[in-house]
Amino acid sequence: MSLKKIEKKVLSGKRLTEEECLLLFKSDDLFTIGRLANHVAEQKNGNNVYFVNNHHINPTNVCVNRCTFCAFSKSKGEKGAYELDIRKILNKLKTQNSKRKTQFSEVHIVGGLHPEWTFDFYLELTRAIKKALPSLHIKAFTAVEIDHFAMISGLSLANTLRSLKDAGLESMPGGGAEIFNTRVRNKICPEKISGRRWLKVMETAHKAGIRTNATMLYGHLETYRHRVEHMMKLRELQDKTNGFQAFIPLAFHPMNTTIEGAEYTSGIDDLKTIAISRLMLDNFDHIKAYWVMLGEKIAQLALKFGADDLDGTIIEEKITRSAGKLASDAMTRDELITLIQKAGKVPVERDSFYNPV
Ligand code: V47
Ligand code: SF4
Repeated sequence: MSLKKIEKKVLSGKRLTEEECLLLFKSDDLFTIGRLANHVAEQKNGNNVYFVNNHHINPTNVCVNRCTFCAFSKSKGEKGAYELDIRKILNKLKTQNSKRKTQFSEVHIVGGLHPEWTFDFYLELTRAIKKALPSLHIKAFTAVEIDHFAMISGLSLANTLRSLKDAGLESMPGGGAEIFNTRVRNKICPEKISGRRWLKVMETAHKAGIRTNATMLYGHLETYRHRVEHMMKLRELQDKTNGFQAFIPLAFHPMNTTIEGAEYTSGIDDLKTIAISRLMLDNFDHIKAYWVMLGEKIAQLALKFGADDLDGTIIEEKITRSAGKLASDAMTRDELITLIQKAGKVPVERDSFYNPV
């Protein structure tokens, strides 16, 4: 098997195998991999690169899971633990909206698994946002949170999701996937739901008509083979449901985490992972270069290596920041546009379903 054979397959639109994906990870020919990924990205999305005018809210950092890679979470009562109530969250959203030249179109809400909060709190929060800002798209709660809500409410996954949808939830982010491999998962997030359960929650969401994203946390204890297995499982589920919108490789940040010997990922690894995901996940429409984790410059380069989405304006990102974020806190619409144009691509402001706005 050679890169030449893989090139032929990619150019003729054939699906890559697990072994071919592994060979790509082991290859040093980053430029060939990037060129092929860019070719696929252009076939799917032309020269367009999408971004969204959005705002992140993390209602609490109190979390019962305490994953070893997570520098954001705290235990209840620990110094630095915080809890936002509905009024504070609404105030944040309204203040941000009034400060901006153009109003943001999406709120992205994820947080810790609080040991005392009830499912009703999350339903009320969702309803309150929808009532106060009806045109705002609510993209909220990872599969891990959804599983937690089902547990504390005693509802089935389907009914938990249906209740949230009725309250105003419109789509879900892709967090909590980490790495599906059980051995690695038990080391980096022993208390978290299994990879199999994460996939089950997403399958149920897709069946309920809720579109979601998918992520993969890389650069910690996993091997290339684990990354390949992870992508294969996502590709299989996408074949079944077609409910995923974007895949987002998340570059591990090591500061304040308890993963021993952990380092920042290299720019080479970041670009390779973006490009290979574009080549492997032939049934995903979008690959997101999440600039908050990649840094602005690697995210810009990623646009030549298969990525077609940068995410958005963000504001107040806390998860990466706690773990030693190198990127800046927020990017304005104008900065995102310039970054994309300087990569020779066409900036397209999108809504949460990738319709141009
Ligand atoms: O699930 C936690 C990751 C995720 C660290 O769907 C870390 O559009 C790196 O999923 N280093 C939450 N990563 C963020 C997330 C996300 C972000 C942007 C867009 C979307 C989307 C989803 O952050 C967690 C975990 O995988 N994370 N700690 C860390 N030290
Ligand atoms: Fe909790 Fe999520 Fe952090 Fe894990 S990654 S400790 S589940 S907030």
